[in-house]
Amino acid sequence: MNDSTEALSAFAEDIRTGLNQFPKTLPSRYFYDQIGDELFQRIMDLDEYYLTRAEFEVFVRQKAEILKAFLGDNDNFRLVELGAGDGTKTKVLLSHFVEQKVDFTYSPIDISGHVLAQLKDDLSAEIPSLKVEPIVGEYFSALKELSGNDSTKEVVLFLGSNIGNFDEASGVEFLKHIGANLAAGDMLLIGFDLMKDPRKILSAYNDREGVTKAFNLNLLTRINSELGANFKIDQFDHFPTYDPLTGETKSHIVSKIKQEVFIEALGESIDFEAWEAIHTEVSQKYSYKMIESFAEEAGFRIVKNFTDSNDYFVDSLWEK
Ligand code: AVJ
Repeated sequence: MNDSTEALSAFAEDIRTGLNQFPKTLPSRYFYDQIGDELFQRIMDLDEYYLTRAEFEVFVRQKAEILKAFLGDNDNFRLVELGAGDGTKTKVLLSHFVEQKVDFTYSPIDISGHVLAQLKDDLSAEIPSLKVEPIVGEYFSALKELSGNDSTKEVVLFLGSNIGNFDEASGVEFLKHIGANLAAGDMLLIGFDLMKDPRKILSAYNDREGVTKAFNLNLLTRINSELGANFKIDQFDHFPTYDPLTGETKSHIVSKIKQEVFIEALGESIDFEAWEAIHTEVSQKYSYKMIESFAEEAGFRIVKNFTDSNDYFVDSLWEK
């Protein structure tokens, strides 16, 4: 079996499992095919999607304090980013560190070699003197490889409230795993979207233009094209919810009618009752208390919280 058939069958199996469960569920990591990446880029530009701008503001206004905290008593470090994307926000920090003549290397880690090559080209054009050493691979094996290499202080970036896609138990597991691949004194800067006016949160996941709807429903389009399914996209709707008690923000795909969908690659039909939903994503919102207990459970100490002027978003700096 080659790599792409293997990836296809993992995708197929996850879809089979999720759609045969009750309630139905699909993993949010499958949003990000090429169309999904483009839609997420558009989401980040939406008026309603405040997260990216808030974190950008944290970096613009506090880059000097962030640098000071990263350095501590050291005169160099390696900056490792998990899931770097196009690096727009990170560039604010990178340019500042280069201007300050800090001795550091930037190592973005991503599963996609294509994304990393693009980012590296981009960075060498924009910040020519920056040292970039991308690592293609899974987060944990890449981190392990790094920490085995030398005694340089590592500062890991996990931005954008990507942690919010994990449920609580697997989030703690994930952070423990990161910690297991770091040495005492290494750091983690992790972005959390904070609890705020519930209406503001809900609009961020239900924009007027319908970009988030398209992003969510693209999962079905992807199943159609990659697994030969016959989802009729306009017979499904996008429906997000926010629970102000728990901070849980969920996206759902709702079947507007009773219908049956055939998925060729599975040789299987899936039944939907009228208004039956598929859970597709959690985008957890946090209180400071939740962040504190999160850090403690994962085995980190909070060094400092950096927040934007609206208190929408916090980048929390943790030390192992
Ligand atoms: C990339 C996971 C941070 O949950 O806010 C945006 C993805 N989903 N709109 C988020 C997303 C719907 C986003 N993260």
